[in-house]
Amino acid sequence: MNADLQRAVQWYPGHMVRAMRKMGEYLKLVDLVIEVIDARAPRSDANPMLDAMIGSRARLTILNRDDLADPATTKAWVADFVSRGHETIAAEGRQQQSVGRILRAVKALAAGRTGMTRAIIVGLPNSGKSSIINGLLKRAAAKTEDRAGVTRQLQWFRLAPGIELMDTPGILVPKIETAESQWKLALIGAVPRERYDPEEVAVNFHRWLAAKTNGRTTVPDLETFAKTRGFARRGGEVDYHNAAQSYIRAFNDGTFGRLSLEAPGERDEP
Ligand SMILES: Nc1nc2c(ncn2[C@@H]2O[C@H](COP(=O)(O)OP(=O)(O)OP(=O)(O)O)[C@@H](O)[C@H]2O)c(=O)[nH]1
Ligand SMILES: [Mg+2]
Repeated sequence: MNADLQRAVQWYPGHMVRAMRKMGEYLKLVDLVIEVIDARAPRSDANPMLDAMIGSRARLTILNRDDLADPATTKAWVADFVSRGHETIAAEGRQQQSVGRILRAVKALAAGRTGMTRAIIVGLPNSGKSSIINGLLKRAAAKTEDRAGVTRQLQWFRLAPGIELMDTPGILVPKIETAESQWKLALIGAVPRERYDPEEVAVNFHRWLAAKTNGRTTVPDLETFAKTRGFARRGGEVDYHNAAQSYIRAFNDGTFGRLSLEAPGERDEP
């Protein structure tokens, strides 16, 4: 097992790591890789192993959850990815309009190729892969005929003449190198819930935000949130564990506004 996969085992259950290994086989069957990344943390949410695995295949990067990320930061990220040679689209995976833009980009990439183009969607847990697959299928698809042999358990869907999409997404696991990417990935939902302490995540997030904004953020800290949202128990004790879970949900449903956790060109604290 390589070192990256070994590290991943610490954070992700075995089935996810196995799925990641399987992706190497899937990639052999495709010509185009559509990578889904959470726009709020593109550095932590990207997978460094992917570059090597993709090789010379065509690639399209989707910065998903555009609706929850800071618009100016997402714009900077798109420019950053493009400057590194990645065709990139900011999208909201649940929105048909975004899916339409993704489909147009896939068609444009396929048009530059000869023969059938087969695509796979890959990304970290919870990055929005299924939403985008479902959206693409609703727009375009007809199931293609079963092909025996190599693709036994795989289904392909026809997105357009000459373009097929694998129905199964490829699961990536991140390289979690810093404490900062740990809490960021947990906060955006990319780490299984049983693998982190929600209080620690909420506290670290707010500490980071307060430092970044010189204390001028309007986002409440966990303590204030817990008290104002009724997590105080009788006798004055506060239920921080449940409050923290609710805090993380609030972050992800946009209650705290559009917030990006990473911008291009920065570095994490170790
Ligand atoms: N706000 C917002 N939520 C989204 C967006 N895309 C997907 N979601 C939501 O995020 C959650 C995860 O999306 P999925 O499409 O299931 O993600 P996935 O990558 O298939 O997740 P796994 O299969 O668990 O790896 C769902 O609740 C979606 O409705 C988006 O652009 N914005
Ligand atoms: Mg899924």
